[in-house]
Amino acid sequence: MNRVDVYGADHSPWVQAVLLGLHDARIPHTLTSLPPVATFLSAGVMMPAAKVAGDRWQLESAEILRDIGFASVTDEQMRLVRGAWLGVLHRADSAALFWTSFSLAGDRSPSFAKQLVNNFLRSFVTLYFFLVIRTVVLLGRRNDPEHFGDQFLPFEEMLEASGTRYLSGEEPNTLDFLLFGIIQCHCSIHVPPVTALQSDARLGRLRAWIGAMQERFSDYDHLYSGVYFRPHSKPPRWASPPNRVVFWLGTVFMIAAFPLTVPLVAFLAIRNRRP
Ligand SMILES: N[C@@H](CCC(=O)N[C@@H](CS)C(=O)NCC(=O)O)C(=O)O
Repeated sequence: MNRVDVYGADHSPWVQAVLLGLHDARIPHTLTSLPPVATFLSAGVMMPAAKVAGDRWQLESAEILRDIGFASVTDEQMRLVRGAWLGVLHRADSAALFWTSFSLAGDRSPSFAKQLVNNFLRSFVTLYFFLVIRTVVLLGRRNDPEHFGDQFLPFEEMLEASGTRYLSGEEPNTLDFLLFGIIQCHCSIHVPPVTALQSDARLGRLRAWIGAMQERFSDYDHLYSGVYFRPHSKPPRWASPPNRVVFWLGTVFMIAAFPLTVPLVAFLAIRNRRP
């Protein structure tokens, strides 16, 4: 298969799912932290976007995975995966941790000059997600469950029924990539579901599955869960110091330019939420 171009940040579960699929299938790909103009105009900073074949950018992770050769998922499976994302709104509880984590997850363009430019500009994407999450929380829309472990129980049952190492059978497939993507997101900035996954006595099979996925993806450079689950591994490589400096300069710029940047964030966020 030809090279696949991907836009997104590896904190996003849906970007992670696409990157996991590409890595597993050994498909060459690029990853950029700025949205392509075409998708920015229609969908703002929505990620992932991927160009699999031809010139069309696609925005749905499950469809991108299908187009690169993996199985389709049912609506019910997708609903369960989305249901396992509860707790994501705790990511921005600490502004310092949120921004520092994003400063480390730098642009991966091959050219250093491009990295610098992208790291400056991607501070807008960070501002977008920070403001959207904080607004949703301020509006009282964060409905934490009593036990964060509950959202993973359907997958524990699937593993029990399948009797194999993976949710999809003998080999991982779209469902594994999507759920593992959710877990990478939870681990990229520690949120309460990580503690539930580590300690809930009902989730033994799921912990074994995380171990199996981590073994399979031991050479994958976007693995955040290895810090919290066995077999342990280091977090993904950090952006270099000059890249972090330009990211923080970009952040100062985006905040200083708030009469422009905040209305733009509001416009893009509202437009993406219109029915
Ligand atoms: N349908 C998309 C959902 C992707 C998605 O929700 N991405 C989030 C980041 S994790 C996003 O970019 N949100 C921007 C927005 O809501 O405006 C998929 O599964 O690929």
